[in-house]
Amino acid sequence: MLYQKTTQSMIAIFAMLVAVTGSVHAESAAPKLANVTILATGGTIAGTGASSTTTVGYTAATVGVQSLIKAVPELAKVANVTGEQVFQIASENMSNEHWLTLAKRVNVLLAQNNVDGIVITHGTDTLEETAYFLDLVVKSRKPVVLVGAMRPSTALSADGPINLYNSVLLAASPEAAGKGVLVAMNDQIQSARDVSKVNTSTLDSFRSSELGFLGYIQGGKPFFYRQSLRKHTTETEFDIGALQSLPQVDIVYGYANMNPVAVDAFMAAGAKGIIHAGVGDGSLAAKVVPSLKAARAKGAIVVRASRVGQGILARNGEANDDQLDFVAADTLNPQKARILLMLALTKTNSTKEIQRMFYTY
Ligand code: DAS
Repeated sequence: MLYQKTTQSMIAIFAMLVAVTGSVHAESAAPKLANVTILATGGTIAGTGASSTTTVGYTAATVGVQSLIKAVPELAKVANVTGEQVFQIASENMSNEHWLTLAKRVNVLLAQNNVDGIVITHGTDTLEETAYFLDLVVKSRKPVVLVGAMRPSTALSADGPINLYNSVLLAASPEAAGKGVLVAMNDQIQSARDVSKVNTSTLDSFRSSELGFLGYIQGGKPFFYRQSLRKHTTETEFDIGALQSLPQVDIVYGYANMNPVAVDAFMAAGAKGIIHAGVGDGSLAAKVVPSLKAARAKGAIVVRASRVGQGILARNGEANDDQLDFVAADTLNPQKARILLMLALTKTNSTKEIQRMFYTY
């Protein structure tokens, strides 16, 4: 009798322990999810086509952020997600004002303890430019990930949902902190500084050329293999907090028999900087040099970049930058050189200082 009672009490105690331990274990087993805010700006990822086979000729920027989130219920498994519709535009219409608004919102959110990371959904056409601008002005080490899609949300095998899932997962990952602004497309992780869109329509349009992307996202995890050695985010000298506008900087494209009137026209329109996207290693056609010299004489900063897309633009290589008082773009493509020059001009007009910045960021 006594033995029976003792056993029953032990079973009762054991059951209670399992219940408590079990529930404690269950609670401790569910890791706290990171808080990720999705800032939506438009683009193909928010686009719709007439049919499921429409992958070109669709309408970008039609689907709202809540619909984007609702379309990927798996997001809830990797982060506590909230969404904000900052703009709803095709990214070819992105402007300096959009960039300032977006960057200021990012900095406000990242300063909040209840925000661990940010994903920005964006059109692919200027995604690399917005990413680099943010790379230079975001003042936090928390992850900021830009994502787009090459197919509209209505298309067969649309890439938007998986790209969005991967981006939120990346923004929620501690490994993504402190690596600068990132771009997550096609299962790959790329740096804002070196990524570029290199194809008009294929899923693998975003590449980092010879400098290489940073890693992959696979099986619900990010895998990093490298990171940029250039300064970014909290390490930069740029602060857009008080800025209401950015200096006008324009790009002239180099080609055989190019017409220097483009330089003159941009200067007449008030440009404070000219990016010369030259042939080869940034060569200057003899007929364009007088216009560039005149621009410099009026106080504009002239940066020699290259249209070729990769490699170092060598200072004093194809032109005597010391003598012309021009700046060499290093490995930045023309559209990114424009962004760095705009921000540089908010700090200085010294070509020596600006050249230092092109070797720093
Ligand atoms: N027009 C393109 C843009 O918004 C669509 C896209 O590729 O996202 O950038």
